[in-house]
Amino acid sequence: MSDSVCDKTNPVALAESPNGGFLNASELPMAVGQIVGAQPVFDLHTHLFAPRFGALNLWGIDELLNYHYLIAELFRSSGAGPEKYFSLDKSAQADLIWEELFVRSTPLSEATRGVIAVLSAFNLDTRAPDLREARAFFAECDPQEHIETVFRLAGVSDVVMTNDPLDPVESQIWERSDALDPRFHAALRTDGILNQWDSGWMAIASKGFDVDGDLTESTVAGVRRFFDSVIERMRPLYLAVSLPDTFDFPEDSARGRLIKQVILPVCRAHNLPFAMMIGVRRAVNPAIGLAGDGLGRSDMGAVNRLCAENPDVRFLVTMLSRENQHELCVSARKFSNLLPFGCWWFLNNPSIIEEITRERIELLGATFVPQHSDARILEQLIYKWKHSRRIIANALTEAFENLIADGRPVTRDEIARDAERLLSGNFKNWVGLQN
Ligand code: RAT
Ligand code: ZN
Repeated sequence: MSDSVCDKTNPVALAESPNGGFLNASELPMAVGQIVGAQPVFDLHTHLFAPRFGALNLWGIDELLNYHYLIAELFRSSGAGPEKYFSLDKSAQADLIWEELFVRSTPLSEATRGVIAVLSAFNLDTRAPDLREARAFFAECDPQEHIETVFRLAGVSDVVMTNDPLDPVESQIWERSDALDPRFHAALRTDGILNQWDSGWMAIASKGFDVDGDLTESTVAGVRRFFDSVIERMRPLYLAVSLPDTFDFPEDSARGRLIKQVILPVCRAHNLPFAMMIGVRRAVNPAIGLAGDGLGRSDMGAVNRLCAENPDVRFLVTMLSRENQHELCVSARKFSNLLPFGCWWFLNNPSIIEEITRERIELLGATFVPQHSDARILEQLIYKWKHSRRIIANALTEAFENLIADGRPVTRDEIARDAERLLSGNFKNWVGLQN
């Protein structure tokens, strides 16, 4: 790969071989940095798509700049409103964002700094007056080689996609028999059914399943058959849903009944975990589309009841509100069928990742998944993991320093064992990919 046009970078530095000896406190920062830096990541929640999904597989400078995190920032920094931005074509939109957030302003925010880190990873001019050089570079990339380069630069071994079984474009692709790149795993996202039952049941019915809007016994059986058929085709690692801050369980609503009568039985029957991403308040400002979602604090009681009543189901949980993070750790101490994961969306910022990761280590040791990228555009893997890895390494260094100070020496092997669990192994165990 080193002669690829995309690959203008140096190889990632690898850790020294483990020596099994005890480390001094002064050796820790470098050792932990090397070990965490070399540990391949299994990224458990992204919106990336394997190349087989064609136009859904997003990469390159225009996509990077039209990320909805940046769109929200555009409207704060310039006079350009949603009407102007949404009336432009994709490259004009990217030009506008570059001009406003990178040329006329200093890219200080996490989302803007992320683009800088990506340009820098490819030795592109981070102070360029326009996008000509970056566009020419990405136009020369061979898409398949580019994936290899990005995975290598990000230190990512596997990613989990977000797969909507009601999406007509995706559905057609799942029907094909050609092999999926094995590094891209499926996750069966159920938002369109659980959160939008009024349209969801019609979409299921249009696929030939005998269901209607009333959740009668026969509709419940039909929806389960629909899930069985999707699972057989997609082979997801887990079922997932994003939930509002008002989420409650049990609940006398279509969603509450579907979770109880369809999702939990399907998880049991197929031995699949259920991932709940809780706390999003959708369309707080509908005029700015995906950029217009907000958040709210949620009631952990719903998660506690689900875990207590369903000890045979494994739950992956991430909460969007900073105020819910401590409660999530406490719940995970009570329920071994609960795996907290990631610093989701508005929490994926260095100061907050640091706080949450330290809190989780103190309350849970190494029994959680510190981060997922939520990448929507391939190259975002590079900056999101670069930033998170550094913070995870710092938090781990501090934890090992404290341990040494309290009288327990540590070895490289022990550090490597925890790094592996946090960045890959805990999730793989949860979904049955390793013992
Ligand atoms: O982080 C994001 O990009 C959000 O728009 C959402 O996609 C969120 O992560 C989700 O999965 O609902
Ligand atoms: Zn997401």
